[in-house]
Amino acid sequence: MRLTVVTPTYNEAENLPKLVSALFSLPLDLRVLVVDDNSPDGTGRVADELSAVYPDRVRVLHRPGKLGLRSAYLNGFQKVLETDAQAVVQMDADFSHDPYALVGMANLLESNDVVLGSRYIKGGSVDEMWPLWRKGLSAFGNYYARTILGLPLCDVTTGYRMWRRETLRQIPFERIQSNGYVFLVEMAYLAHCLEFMIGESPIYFADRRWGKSKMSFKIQAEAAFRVWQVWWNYRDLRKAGRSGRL
Ligand SMILES: Nc1nc2c(ncn2[C@@H]2O[C@H](COP(=O)(O)OP(=O)(O)OP(=O)(O)O)[C@@H](O)[C@H]2O)c(=O)[nH]1
Ligand SMILES: [Mg+2]
Repeated sequence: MRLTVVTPTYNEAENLPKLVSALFSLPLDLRVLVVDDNSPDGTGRVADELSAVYPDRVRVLHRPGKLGLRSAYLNGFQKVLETDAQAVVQMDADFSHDPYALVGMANLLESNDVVLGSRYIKGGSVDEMWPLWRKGLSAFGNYYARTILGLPLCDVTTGYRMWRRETLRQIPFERIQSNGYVFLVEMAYLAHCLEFMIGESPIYFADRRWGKSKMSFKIQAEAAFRVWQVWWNYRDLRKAGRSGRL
């Protein structure tokens, strides 16, 4: 299967070259699309250099400024759908997502429409160095979103995912409104409403290797409210089921 990894970057100059070489050492047919938002640390330049080294395998989408994860992914997905990629990966560039997990995810995608890299199924875990508050927030955030939306999934906020091309193509991107964590919840919910087969493959979520974490209570509190908006916005698709696919 031909995979393209879409990785949004904002100040990941240290991580990106290491990530790309780790990805290219996997036994997978894989390309990378970097979506950089004019990172002040020069990640965009680093990405261009990688693209010069691997002209067929690394592409860069430069955007003028920090426009957020939602549009970074949606712009990236659109670009990939113009190519012949058969599956599309969503992945952070900061090594929180172990590249090797893609092998298991690709296997599971054989029998699913989308695969979530899950921290909360058997075999999955989060960084043992995380403080208790952060572990608690992540677990609670998941429980909260899952319960309100009735999602039969263990990890609905994971940012590590693999989509079949056909699945992504049938999702109405233009309706997606939320950013950050809720963007991830919203996409999982869309896949669920549209009755796609969603698999979960265990991952270990490490803390970012370089750079500073931005996670906070404020981010989560806002997310908690927005989950209700997602529930309200897709009442039509909940009813429509698979006939709501594009
Ligand atoms: N292009 C783009 N990438 C972004 C933006 N915000 C975050 N990213 C990237 O998206 C990925 C996930 O963001 P992170 O900052 O790691 O978010 P997180 O893992 O929730 O929080 P950390 O604890 O800070 O790692 C990383 O590769 C970031 O560089 C953005 O506005 N635009
Ligand atoms: Mg991170």
